[in-house]
Amino acid sequence: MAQPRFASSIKSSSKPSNFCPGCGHSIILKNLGKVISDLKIEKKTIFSIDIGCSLLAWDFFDIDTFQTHHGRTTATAVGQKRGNPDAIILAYMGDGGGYAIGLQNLIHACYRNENITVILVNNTIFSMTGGQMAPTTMPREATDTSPDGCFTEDAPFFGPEMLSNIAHEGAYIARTAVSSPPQVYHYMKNAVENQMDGKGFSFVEILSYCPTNWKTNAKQAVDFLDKMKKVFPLGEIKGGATK
Ligand SMILES: Cc1ncc(C[n+]2csc(CCOP(=O)(O)OP(=O)(O)O)c2C)c(N)n1
Ligand code: SF4
Repeated sequence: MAQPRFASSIKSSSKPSNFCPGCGHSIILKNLGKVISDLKIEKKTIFSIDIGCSLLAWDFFDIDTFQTHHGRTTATAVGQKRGNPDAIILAYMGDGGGYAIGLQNLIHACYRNENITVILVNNTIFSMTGGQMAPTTMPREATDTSPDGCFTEDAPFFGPEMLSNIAHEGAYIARTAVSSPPQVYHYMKNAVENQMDGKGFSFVEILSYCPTNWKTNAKQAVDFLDKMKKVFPLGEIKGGATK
């Protein structure tokens, strides 16, 4: 079973989460583990993780796991799929890894309709390195490198919307938020099933908490995510219910 090892009620080999208290990664990974178990793909899944806080998931599951240089997860995931066409490839990364240093790989994978699933965690900043501004930083949002607020008055980078413009017919593209775990589960499951059906590229962006670098308490973190949800619309953008 692809059990999250932190879930102490599930397994005697459970161990503590590597993530900060209140981090959204734990919610996402718990649901991803459920998707993998429910689809019974534990034995054929390769979990590919980026540099960034996503790498803290390196021993989260009892499945084959591969970790890359920052931003290179999509490219290596494509290679894994081409070398192992029967494997289910899950690429897991942050918004800095996917939308800054790794954007070219993401665009080409989508444009070529590579049959992989990319799960991108958007917390509007580079978290592991301390909270720097990212392509997803919202207008006037304060970060460690923009303490007086992000200077841009323009919209931040809208990854799913951009990718949907170049995606093939069979692609699945969606955005959800950790405040709705059932929707996180549902969209990730749709994305993986899209790959299992051989339809091509699937992508889910997930708006997520980073209370450590947002410097927020629990209530403020929930308010911060509510603000994000007003900027980044949730829903299935291509495939799924939009079919
Ligand atoms: C090639 C390369 N450039 C820069 C870094 C430094 N670095 C490590 S993690 C990180 C930011 C990660 O941010 P993000 O991808 O958004 O993931 P998060 O930590 O927010 O989950 C950076 C810039 C690196 N490790 N390798
Ligand atoms: S720094 Fe932020 S994203 Fe990273 S583990 Fe802590 S709360 Fe999560």
